[in-house]
Amino acid sequence: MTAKERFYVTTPIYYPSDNLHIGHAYTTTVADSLARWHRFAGRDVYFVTGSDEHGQKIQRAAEAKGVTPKEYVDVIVASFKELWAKLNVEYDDFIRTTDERHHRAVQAVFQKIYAKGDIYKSAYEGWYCTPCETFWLENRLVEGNCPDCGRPVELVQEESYFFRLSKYADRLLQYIEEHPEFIQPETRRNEMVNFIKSGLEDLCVSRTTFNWGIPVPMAEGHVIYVWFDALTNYLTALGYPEPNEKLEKWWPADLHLVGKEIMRFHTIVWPIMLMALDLPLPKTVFGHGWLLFDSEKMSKSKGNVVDPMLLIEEFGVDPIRYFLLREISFGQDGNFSRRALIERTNADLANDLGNLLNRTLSMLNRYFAGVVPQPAAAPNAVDQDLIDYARSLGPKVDSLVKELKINEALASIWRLVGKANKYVDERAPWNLAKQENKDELGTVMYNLLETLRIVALLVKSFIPETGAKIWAQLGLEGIGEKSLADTAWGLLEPGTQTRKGDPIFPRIEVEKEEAPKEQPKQPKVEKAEPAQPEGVLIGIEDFMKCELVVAEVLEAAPVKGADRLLKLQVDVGAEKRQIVAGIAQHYKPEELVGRRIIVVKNLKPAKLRGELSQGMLLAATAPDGRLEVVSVSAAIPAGSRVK
Ligand code: ME8
Repeated sequence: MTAKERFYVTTPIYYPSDNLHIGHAYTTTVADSLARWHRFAGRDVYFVTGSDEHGQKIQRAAEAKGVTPKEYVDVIVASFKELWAKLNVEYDDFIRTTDERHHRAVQAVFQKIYAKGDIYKSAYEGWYCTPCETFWLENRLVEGNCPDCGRPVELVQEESYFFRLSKYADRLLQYIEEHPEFIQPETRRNEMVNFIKSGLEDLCVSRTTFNWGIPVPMAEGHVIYVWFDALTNYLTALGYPEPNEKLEKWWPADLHLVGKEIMRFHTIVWPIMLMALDLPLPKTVFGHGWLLFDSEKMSKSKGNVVDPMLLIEEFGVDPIRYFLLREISFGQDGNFSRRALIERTNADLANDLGNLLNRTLSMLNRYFAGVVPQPAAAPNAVDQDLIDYARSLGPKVDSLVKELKINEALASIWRLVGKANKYVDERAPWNLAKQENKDELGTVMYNLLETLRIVALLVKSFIPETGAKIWAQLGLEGIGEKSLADTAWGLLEPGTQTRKGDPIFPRIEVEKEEAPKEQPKQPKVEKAEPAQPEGVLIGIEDFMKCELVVAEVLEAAPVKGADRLLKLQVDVGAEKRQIVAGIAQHYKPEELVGRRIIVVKNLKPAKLRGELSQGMLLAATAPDGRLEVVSVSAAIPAGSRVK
């Protein structure tokens, strides 16, 4: 038997200087969903998160409250754990950097690198950003402030220990070149390569002007730099430094999931620490984008944070998880707003999924007293289309998750939900019932129920409560033991008694007081209109030559060197296409993702600035030159014909 594939995934260990916000919940929801999915797909999974409790920032926050740092962090760390429980996050270990086991690991790492000669003592004089816990050379400062967060820095003059980053720069560059999967996405890799090429200075790895940290083993009065301490948590979780089975089994980590602002620590400092320890490097460090609020990064210091706990209380946990995973193109920045959250919940969860379950079980109650019928009639072409897509979906979602295309994975599941809703309309069970065509009616109802069973399995890693609720209403038990293999078609047993319940997602009324989305004033742009013979009448057959369909925007990105163009990846109904459109001055890419727009599907493909465009989207021009893309609500599935 071949050994089970394994997957060790980590989140950053967050600072308990304050409560967590929705940005932190984002990273952890993604990590939890990945962990759950890989387990579901039969892999051995280890998922670690934690809290980064040392350093000047925490010491100061505690002093300001008049408590000891430990008293201070204990309260906040308890709230971290409470949030993860509310968010249905199931981690295998939680590393607190104040744990005794972590002290041992960090001191062992320091000692080992020191013994190798890669840590040495010298004097430090430079700048320090306490909120970021980062040292800066004068020439990297921006107008005298921290180049990362823009806040003031402090002058630090101390006797310190230094880590020879510079010695490993070439080796690291070579490693990055030979392992393109190491730093993802690609844009972040390029940034990191440029950073290394611009010259690595040795890193100061100890401090003497405060004491809230792990002592340097060979020098009294020095505490180990908080990032050197924090990064080691990924080894602490495996029982380092003692050689043991856990370390053997799980190192190197498969995925360190982090926000893009801490990529430098994870793809430069951490790999060099591992090189100095003669340990292999993690397989992938993925730096995801930021959750923005009014186009600014959400952060405590800007006072624009959203409390995930309050959102969960108001909307329930799955709408929040779903929104985070689906709305934001993984790797890119994405906007958070209440309105977008409500719209997403109403469209995808209430209208598409909730309604499919509700109407299917209502019909089943009416026609078969709630009992799953035999699919007695052979499938026709419409049935077969649904069955084929449903059958292919499990492996497809698995490859998308493996490629970390999480929002696409969810989009592909919702394509099945859309297809099933369309299938109800096309196969009109009510007509089959009128005709007393029980065999065919049985087949249609079975296909819908079996689709819902597969959907419950496919969504449960992302929105666990929803998967379980659908499962229970289908009258099934033991969803927890099911695996990817159970998404094969035809496993639903005829004769099963279903248990229709309340709608799983009641529609949320949009608050009246909420202002409509602000439309930024757009500069006027000239647009080359194709020649339009005025007043010429066309027949319906001419109009029908133009195949207009609803397309869901899966991804949107600028086109290099063309400031007017955006390239969109769209779903035109079981088919993905790229469309290049001159709308970059009117829409930010993230505003388009998830929208259902109208495209001319049978337009001859063309190349614009080297990018293939397979269709054209419809947009209207306002009197001031502003363009508005034509779109429909999420009730209309991708691929629907517009006429
Ligand atoms: O950096 N959008 O901790 P931290 C998306 N202790 N993700 C966000 C976000 C936002 N607006 N804001 C925060 C630290 N995050 C260190 C880590 S690891 C060895 C040490 C998420 O509390 C994102 O994952 O400042 C980001 O990298 C992390 O929280 C920063 O958390």
